[in-house]
Amino acid sequence: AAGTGHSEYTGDITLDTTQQANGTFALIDPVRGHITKDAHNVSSSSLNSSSGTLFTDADNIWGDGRKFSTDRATAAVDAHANTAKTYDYYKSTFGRNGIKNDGRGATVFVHVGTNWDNAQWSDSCFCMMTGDGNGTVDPEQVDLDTMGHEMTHGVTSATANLRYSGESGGLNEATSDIFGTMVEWYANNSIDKPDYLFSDQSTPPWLRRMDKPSLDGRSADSWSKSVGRLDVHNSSGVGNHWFYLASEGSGTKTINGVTYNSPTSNGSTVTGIGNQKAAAIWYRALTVYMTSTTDYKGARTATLNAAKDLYGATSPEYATVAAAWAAVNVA
Ligand code: ASN
Ligand code: ZN
Ligand code: CA
Repeated sequence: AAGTGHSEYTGDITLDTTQQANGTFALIDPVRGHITKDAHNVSSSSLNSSSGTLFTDADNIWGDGRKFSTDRATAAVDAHANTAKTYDYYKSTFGRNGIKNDGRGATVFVHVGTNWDNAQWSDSCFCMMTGDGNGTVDPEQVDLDTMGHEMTHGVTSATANLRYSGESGGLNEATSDIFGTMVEWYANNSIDKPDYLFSDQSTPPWLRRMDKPSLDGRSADSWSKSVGRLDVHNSSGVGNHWFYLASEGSGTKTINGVTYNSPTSNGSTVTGIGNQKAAAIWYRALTVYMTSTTDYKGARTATLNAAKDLYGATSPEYATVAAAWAAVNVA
């Protein structure tokens, strides 16, 4: 059935729901197989796929469009819609049928924990868990790039399975930031506009950014021998910066009202190939060439191989992949 959702982050939207035998509607997506549940504030470490309760509603009109809403269905509107958008991005861009490419739908929990300012993917429960934010500045963690990031952890674990520590952990996190961002560009929403800022809606003004990751005070802009000792959400900076440079090029640029200024570690000028090509290269690298122990040097080789497969070894795309790696000190 086609429901109406009053979302927190993207205005009024259509929701794919299912009418049950008793006549009420449920947040069961009949197209993609996802279901959305209320965790009733159970903590992330205690949840499993059978926890919580499925959202149901009599008139198929959901939520009140407010952040920090007392209507528990409001966060569910964004979560249900953004899980669908992420599925649609992977399907229409790469022909991928769900997280494991086997058609299996995921469970999405909202209202996990108490003031839990986070979200996460769990392979064991095949679910996404989202918290309500910190109760003051950060609202519910159900915006599109956040949901795309978490679902992408499932895609990564079903493909390259990048080990979640050291440089491979940074690549795992960068992969989630890259595709979380690309889902936003795919959706092209006029309220939550596409950008290279991560979790900008649910962690204002942003949690991470790709043009110059070090602006968060923690992340790496370029590779160094010690980068693998950083937290994986900060060693990801090298991959995120590569992605920005490969997409948009170096220097200053204003896109959808946000000004970016992306440096290069070697003083070079990089010319971008657009984020769709950069993402296609990363996806092929992830699904064909990367393994659980791939490091940044290996990611360079994997993306060059992918660029050669997709565009040829003498293409401008191949040259930009190499130039962007050199610009983040990976040779
Ligand atoms: N939101 C975080 C992430 O996806 C949760 C975590 O640190 N595992 O990386
Ligand atoms: Zn992550
Ligand atoms: Ca964003």
